[in-house]
Amino acid sequence: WISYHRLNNIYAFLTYLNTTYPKLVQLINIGSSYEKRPLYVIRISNSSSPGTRPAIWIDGGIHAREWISPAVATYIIQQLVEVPANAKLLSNVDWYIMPVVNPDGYEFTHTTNRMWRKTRSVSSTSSCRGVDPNRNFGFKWGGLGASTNPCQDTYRGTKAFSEPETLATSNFIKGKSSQIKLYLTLHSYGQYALIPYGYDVVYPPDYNDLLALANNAASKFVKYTYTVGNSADLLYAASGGSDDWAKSIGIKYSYTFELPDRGTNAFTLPASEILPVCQDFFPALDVFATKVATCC
Ligand code: 0X9
Ligand code: ZN
Repeated sequence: WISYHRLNNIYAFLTYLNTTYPKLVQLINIGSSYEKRPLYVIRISNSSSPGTRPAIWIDGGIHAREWISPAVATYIIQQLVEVPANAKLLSNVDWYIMPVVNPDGYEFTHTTNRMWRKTRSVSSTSSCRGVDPNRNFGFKWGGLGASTNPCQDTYRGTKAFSEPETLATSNFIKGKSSQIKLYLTLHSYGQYALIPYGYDVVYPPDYNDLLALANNAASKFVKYTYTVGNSADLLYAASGGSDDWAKSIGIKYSYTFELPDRGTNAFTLPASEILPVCQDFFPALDVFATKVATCC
């Protein structure tokens, strides 16, 4: 966590963990990206029958250029698997972590265009490529804040789940939706804990439960302060987001965390900040794990 890693490096790390800790870790290939890269979820569980306990889902790398997001997701994986002092986080909860939802975009930001955001799929009507994965999920798809123009960074795609990445991710989550109690998606930047809904300024009936837990989690942050509140209130209305979709299928606690910074370096956060951001973030997971162990 002293530099940003290429996809093959991240995938080699996941494979290493799977081989080294077979009792704790299961690497699950949930499908392929548009350019045929594998999509990996890692399950971390010390249960004798994994899949029967409450679970937390964490994903990163939905947006290609937000490099701090896969970095934090892989740090969380490393801490949960390899640090004995964190074993209490595994005692009542299973973890599903997908560090790079959009591997094609992530690679493209390393090889060609550092500011790429979207997937890399080809359009049948335009020479512009890519769909915004966070406008492509199937709840309120095609509403506010989502472009119909394939050349825009917020292009929604031709239909909900048009992208193999969002389709595979959502299908996997749906299959585990009775187990998963908390959906956490890591983005950057801004230092926000965002609560649904984001498609418009609409609060779910249990908004206050989500707010209380987010405030409790955010109280663990020392070095970076995060602003907690409704997504459309704090940022803007944007439909087709993964957080809204997760909430809509019955996952009670659903959050988007916008990691540091607040705009000084924006998407190009210096590598020297990776470890401080990861270390500041990790303690919040204890708050989440404690809650979901008994919540719902
Ligand atoms: O616009 C987004 O997709 C997210 N911000 S980012 O700068 N990382 O692109 C915010 C998404 C918030 N959630 C919803 N609008 N549903
Ligand atoms: Zn993002």
